[in-house]
Amino acid sequence: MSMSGNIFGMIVLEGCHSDHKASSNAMQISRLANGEAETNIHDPNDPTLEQGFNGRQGNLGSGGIIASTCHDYEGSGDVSGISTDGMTSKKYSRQHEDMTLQDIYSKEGDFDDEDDSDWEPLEKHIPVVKWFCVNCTMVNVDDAIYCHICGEHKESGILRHGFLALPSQEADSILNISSERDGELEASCSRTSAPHKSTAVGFDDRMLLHSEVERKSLPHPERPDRLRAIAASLATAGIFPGRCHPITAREITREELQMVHSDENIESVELTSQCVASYFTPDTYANKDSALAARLAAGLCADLASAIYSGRAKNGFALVRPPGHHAGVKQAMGFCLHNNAAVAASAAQVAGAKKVLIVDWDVHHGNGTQEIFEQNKAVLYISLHRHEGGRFYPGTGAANEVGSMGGEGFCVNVPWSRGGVGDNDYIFAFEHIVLPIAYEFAPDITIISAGFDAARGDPLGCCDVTPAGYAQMTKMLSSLSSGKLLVILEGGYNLRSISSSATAVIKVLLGESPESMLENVVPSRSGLQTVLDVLMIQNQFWPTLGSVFSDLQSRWGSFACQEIKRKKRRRFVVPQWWKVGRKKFLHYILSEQLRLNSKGHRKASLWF
Ligand code: Q9C
Ligand code: ZN
Repeated sequence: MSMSGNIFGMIVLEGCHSDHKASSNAMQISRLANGEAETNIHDPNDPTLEQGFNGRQGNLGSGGIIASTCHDYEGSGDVSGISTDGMTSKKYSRQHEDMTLQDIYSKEGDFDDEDDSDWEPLEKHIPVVKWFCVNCTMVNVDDAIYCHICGEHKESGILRHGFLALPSQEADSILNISSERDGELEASCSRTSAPHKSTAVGFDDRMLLHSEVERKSLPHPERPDRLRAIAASLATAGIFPGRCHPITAREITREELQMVHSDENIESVELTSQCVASYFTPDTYANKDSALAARLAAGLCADLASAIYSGRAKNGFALVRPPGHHAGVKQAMGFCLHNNAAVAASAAQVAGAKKVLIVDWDVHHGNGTQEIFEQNKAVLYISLHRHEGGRFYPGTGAANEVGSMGGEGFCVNVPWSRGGVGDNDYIFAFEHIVLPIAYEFAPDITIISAGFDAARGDPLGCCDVTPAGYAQMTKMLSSLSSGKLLVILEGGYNLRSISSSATAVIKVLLGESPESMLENVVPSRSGLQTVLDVLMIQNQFWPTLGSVFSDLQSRWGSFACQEIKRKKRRRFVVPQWWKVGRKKFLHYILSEQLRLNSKGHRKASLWF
């Protein structure tokens, strides 16, 4: 059977081998699960949202080159591009190949290679070669050598060397020397470090098989290259393989999944293995291998958690995808199929852990993890995320969501009110909320839901956390639960940012000390405001916060007011003509932009 059409909020099944009954079942499950999520989705910085998912096409995976027309990007969704992988075909070039000379003369109107858009504005086929940036997925015109969004070279070496790759390909030869040394490093390390003492890393090639089948106008940000780039960084640095102990992947069992998910989640994910392509939400895809990848991701997390809790590994990093923290009891959403962190927490409990702490620093709120443990006092969930009063995806995670039915206080949300949040605000929140609560809770194991989409350069998160910031946060959590720390990859979509951040985090797991960022942590005014809001709410559950709050009041109490005053005072008196003139100037600039865009040029620059 085949059901298709990209209807938002509905699972789309194509080329399914399952019977009709099973498929419509999945549709219903998906619709039910998504009704809630669809109402509060609004992510102004998400390019995929602005584009509309119907409009994305022409992915070549790793920064390939595609010939297509400018008008493809208007979101019509019709496939008219040549891609080297043969996924899409194009009428335009077939015409050329199949036509005789006579055909060409008699149909001369259809045959024009030149850019004549100036005199024939309705002409749809203007060949412009474009490439997708391997680092950030954004589209660029052919004459650009560096990505206009992130600066990555067109022929980036990032998948071979991770963030250590220099911007251009020619520079790779320099790095070949260091990758040749990997073998030696690996040999020496596997001799010296016994597994039980070491940092364990969970990875499996089969998680790369999960990818979006339908080619859209932009590659999906949650793509296999994310793991390739991080793996390449770790390999180039001699960390993995090398200094870490690899964990063999196994598929999570149905029984283990049932500890955190209902049959609706489990069965709807299972069903996707019978389909070429399915969608849980417009942004949450599956192919025939996705269910396997999700079971391996969850299985790796479970095994890492139990190995770390029982002391067989010192700590660990789960290099996994698809991510998990948006997957709730029933539904897959937000690029997530099964909730890896929740499965890991449950595995740690099976291994004997009485108290589990989950710290979630992905830029998005982990609505799934919160839902799964909402009523659970044994699992403390602390999330820091962009919230903006519920306008940032997924919209949940306000400070007053504290847990329910006896689980009050075991859910702690730190909801940033704006984008651009950086190291100082995160570390400030760690000092005044995360650590005081975590130490009072005294977990037996700590799990980090480590999305790197709050990183500087991330196209979805648009925040400003640096690798040093992530290293510092890891360090701050590493003295909890006798160092039993499991880091699980969640989101993060700029390959350079995620690989440098993940590398910085693993170095801390290996015992390297990042230079302390703790001196002079000055929060932003809005960051301070958020921290005070959270303290006001959480201090009824965590008595230790009372003193933190009064301490903050006395040290920073006047800070917020001061800032407002300074902003209101006009610092330079400007003449009246400038006030009027600059508006005219701005108008001129903008209309020039619009004029260019209406001709189909520089379209991409408006995508962010
Ligand atoms: N249709 C993770 O980082 N974007 N997931 C909103 C609304 C969804 C992010 C699109 C972002 C999901 C694991
Ligand atoms: Zn995220």
